[in-house]
Amino acid sequence: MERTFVMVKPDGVQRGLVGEIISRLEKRGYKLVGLKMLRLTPEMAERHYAEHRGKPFFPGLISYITSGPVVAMVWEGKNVVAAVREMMGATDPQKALPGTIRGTYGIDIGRNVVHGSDSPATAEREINLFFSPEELVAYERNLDVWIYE
Ligand code: IDP
Repeated sequence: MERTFVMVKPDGVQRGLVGEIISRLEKRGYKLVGLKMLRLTPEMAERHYAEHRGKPFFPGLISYITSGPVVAMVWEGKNVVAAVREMMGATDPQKALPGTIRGTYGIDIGRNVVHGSDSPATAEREINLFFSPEELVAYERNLDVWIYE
């Protein structure tokens, strides 16, 4: 089964959207296999967003993502990487479709509430950056027969 890395960003935590975001993924049928709250150090933030180093918004992005605690999660399920991207909506909340997380709760691109990996390879890198293997919990869910055919 595919896994993805999801993070409720500091604005999402401050605004009380942790439960809402977890609830949407749970209700869709995805399985939560890892969860922790932490505050990113600048070093960790720069590793996580290494692809954006040098861009004009990079310093602001690092100060935003380290400005308060985040909730880091690993979710599992069929096609979960792409599905979470769709459920989050476009990076810029102004362009995110109504009903998506960012299209419902966001206005500015630099306060877009949530992160989700953009590919399975990125997911693996991000999961390894935030979680050790023993922090990820494998378990059976009886209700899976009602979610997967
Ligand atoms: P993603 O989060 O949808 O994968 P990326 O392009 O990887 O989008 O950008 C990472 C994060 O950097 C975005 O979620 C957003 O918080 C921030 N970001 C991207 N572009 C801008 C910008 O033009 N101004 C401010 N922040 C930006």
